[in-house]
Amino acid sequence: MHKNVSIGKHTIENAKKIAIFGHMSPDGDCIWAMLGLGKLLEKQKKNISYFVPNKPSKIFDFVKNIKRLKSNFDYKNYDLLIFVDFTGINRMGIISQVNPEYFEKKPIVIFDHHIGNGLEHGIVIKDVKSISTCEILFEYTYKRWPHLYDKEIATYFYLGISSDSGNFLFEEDHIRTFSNVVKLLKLGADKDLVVNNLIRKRSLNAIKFLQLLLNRIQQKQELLYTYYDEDELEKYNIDQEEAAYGLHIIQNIDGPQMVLLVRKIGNTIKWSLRAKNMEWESRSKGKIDCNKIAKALWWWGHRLAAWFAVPLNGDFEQQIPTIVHYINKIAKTQ
Ligand SMILES: [Mn+2]
Repeated sequence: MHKNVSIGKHTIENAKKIAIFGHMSPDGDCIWAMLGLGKLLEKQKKNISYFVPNKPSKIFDFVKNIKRLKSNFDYKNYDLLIFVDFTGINRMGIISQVNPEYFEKKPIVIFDHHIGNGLEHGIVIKDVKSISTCEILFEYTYKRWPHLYDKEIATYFYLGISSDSGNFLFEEDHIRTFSNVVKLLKLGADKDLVVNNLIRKRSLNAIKFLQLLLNRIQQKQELLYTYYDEDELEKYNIDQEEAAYGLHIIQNIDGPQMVLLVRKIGNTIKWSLRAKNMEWESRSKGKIDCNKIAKALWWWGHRLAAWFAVPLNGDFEQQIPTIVHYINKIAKTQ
């Protein structure tokens, strides 16, 4: 944990009117970190507003209070801004671009588990070894405010940990994660809510879209990849979060050490990279570090998962093999 933890506590406890922010295309960890922390603060009679740069995926419609997340920031006079699951101001999209000076002047606390630093003047409570922001928040808040915990808050943090760990598939520090999860279950976390709404539920359209992604799979050396154009989502009436199901499926394919989902979004090509947590056998003894690959291509991530973006340059489908080649090259030199 960061050395500023106690300052963070002081700053949070003194603030009365707080805005909590999530990142672009908020995922489960981000959404539940916002709502869990928010409810803990509301129970301390604080006035909390919730902001995300763009609307959460409809797969989160089942979440209690999801409607409280607004995508138009009001620039009101908040005592404190809290960013969760947050690395760079660029992940805030339009919210930070409209009035950057506003953010420079406000006290800021950041809870995060990504590699890299965000804002210059923020108090950063970061642990890159943690599987999820919800885990960091649970550890941070349960020590301080155990009496404020209820079933709803425990469920939010359970949801975030479950979601960022691929329902306990990806995490590395199993003992830490499972001991947190046991505590959350004892506090009333609703495991069935996760299973029924996130794990065992897909729309028929999402499955048909998966079929499209599977038809496009290619393998180049250690990398298995597939792709889509944002415009194709409309035909299937699904959003990017639903389309990401394809990445979870291809991750299970035996053989290649990395999987990649490539998306054309406007004039940008976005890449989601995952590495399997195995030795990079035949070629080197080291493990693949997705974050290093992503950094070489400009973005951020974790060791086993990373995201990056490059400008679209000519034909989308023709540009993919060039980047794929580049990733294989960087991975080999690690
Ligand atoms: Mn996260």
